[in-house]
Amino acid sequence: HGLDSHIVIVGCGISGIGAALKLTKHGFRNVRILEATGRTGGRIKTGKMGNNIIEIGANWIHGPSEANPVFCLSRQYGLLDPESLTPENQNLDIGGHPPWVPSWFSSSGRKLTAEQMGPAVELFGELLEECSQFSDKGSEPYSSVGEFLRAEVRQRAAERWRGDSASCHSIRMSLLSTLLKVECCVNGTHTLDALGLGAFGLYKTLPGLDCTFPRGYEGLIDSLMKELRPGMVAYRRPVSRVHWQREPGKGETERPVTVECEDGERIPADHVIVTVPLGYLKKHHGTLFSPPLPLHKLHSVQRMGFGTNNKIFVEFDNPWWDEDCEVIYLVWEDETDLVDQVSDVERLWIKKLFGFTVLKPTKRYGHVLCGWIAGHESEFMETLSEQDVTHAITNLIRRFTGNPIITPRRVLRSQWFHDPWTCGSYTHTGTGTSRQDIHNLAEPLPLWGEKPLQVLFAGEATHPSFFSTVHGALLTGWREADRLISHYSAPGTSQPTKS
Ligand code: 6YU
Repeated sequence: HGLDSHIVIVGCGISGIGAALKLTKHGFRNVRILEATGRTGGRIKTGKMGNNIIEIGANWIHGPSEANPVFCLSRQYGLLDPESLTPENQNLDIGGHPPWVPSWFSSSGRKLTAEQMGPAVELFGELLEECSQFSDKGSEPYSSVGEFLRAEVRQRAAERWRGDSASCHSIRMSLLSTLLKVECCVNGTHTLDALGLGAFGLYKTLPGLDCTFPRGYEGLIDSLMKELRPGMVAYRRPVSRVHWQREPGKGETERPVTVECEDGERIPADHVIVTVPLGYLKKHHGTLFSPPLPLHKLHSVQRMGFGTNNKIFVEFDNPWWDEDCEVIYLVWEDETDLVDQVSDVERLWIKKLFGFTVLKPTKRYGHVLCGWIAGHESEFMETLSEQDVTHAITNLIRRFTGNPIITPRRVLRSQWFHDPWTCGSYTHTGTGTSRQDIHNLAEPLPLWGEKPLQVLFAGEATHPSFFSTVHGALLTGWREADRLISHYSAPGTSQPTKS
């Protein structure tokens, strides 16, 4: 009977958990999750810095409204602030860019004004929106978002700001370099030159003002895990190889798949749902699958992008920013040339950090900023000691505030690129990618034949419009569970063999 089929899920992030829950609720009796690390949640990871709750991985619910399953579940579990639940919040359509109250500091220690910066912010917002219009039409004027933005900024800035002083023009251009770096973080790419323009509009936003979890994102994972049968997850059990298309008689059982673990254990299965991050897949596809992935799938794995975005948390005894400030932008006055990468990573990596978001202060908590840094500069930062990072951040803040004695109480950073089970942060569209590539990533193996759906693929990278997000990941776990459910409910489908 279909409900007796053996299903192995590789990875216990939100997509793996989502798939397991849906399958077991439907009545599948033999579902197991194999997780490489000792914890659940994957890229949802809540930590502590002193008394402060910090998110090492996912930060917000992007677009918290009725169509967002992460929002609906979190509401159901009582994990959100009343403010996030209001209809006003749910109805706000911010197009992926929350209207945070900004402050701008320059590399000569000046605070910049909204009058100076406003026109640059406005121009950038307008152009970003235009980037989405080419989606998949094959008519984009440039291959990358970076090329498009640079060309259009130069042209429109020259036209619009003709009457303004040269110094005003150049400080706005410097801010635009900072905004390019912001987008590198948002998209998890080294440079916007690697971000495909044609496919950029595939990413869809939902209405709702992005919100956080007052007690941490991992609360959502904990709530979901409580609904799973205890013992379903095997921890510290990295999967090293998925043998599929096994022929009866050759293997240990008649099941078409054998999942081989690093410790040598071999687990027979009818279906395997692979939820490993795209970064891991890019690095290990050659050894992870036997026979190897079909070429069209492999090419899509290679074409899609997977980059690094890290956070550097910095705690202070006293805030040096305005009380209502929500985001701090650092503007390098020498960067008037629309640059989003540094010329010498080892010496200048810190220039890639675009600035900080401000964590909501509470009575119990200190004053904490979250710095954001993407790309190769971010990957290099991971290799430095905590002391070196603290030193670089302290000097940076002293320079931009013009205060030579300001000293952070504590500094803590994430290291997603060197996490062996993630190999970066999240997925973005590469140059030359299209909707077909994500479709290929999600396609099960084999699709047809006597024993179809041996290897299925879930995880954020496989969602056609919500890649790079938690809700995208969850939906793909549900999608693959549904695929198996409908496979066994459709009349005339072949039943898996019993061992
Ligand atoms: C979101 C947010 N957010 C910040 C940072 C990061 C991410 N995301 P998992 O990796 O969770 O699980 C796989 C498991 O597999 C894992 O446990 C592994 O250990 C295991 N594994 C691997 N190999 C194995 C093996 N061989 N054997 C066994 N097990 C193995 N998303 O919604 N809001 O604020 C952020 C952010 C620093 C790193 C994020 C955010 C992304 C999510 O965290 C991520 O998608 C999901 O958690 C992935 O779940 P999963 O199950 O797929 O994998 C306009 C426009 C532009 C387009 N993009 C803009 C969107 C903005 C994206 N936002 C991100 C921003 C932040 C700040």
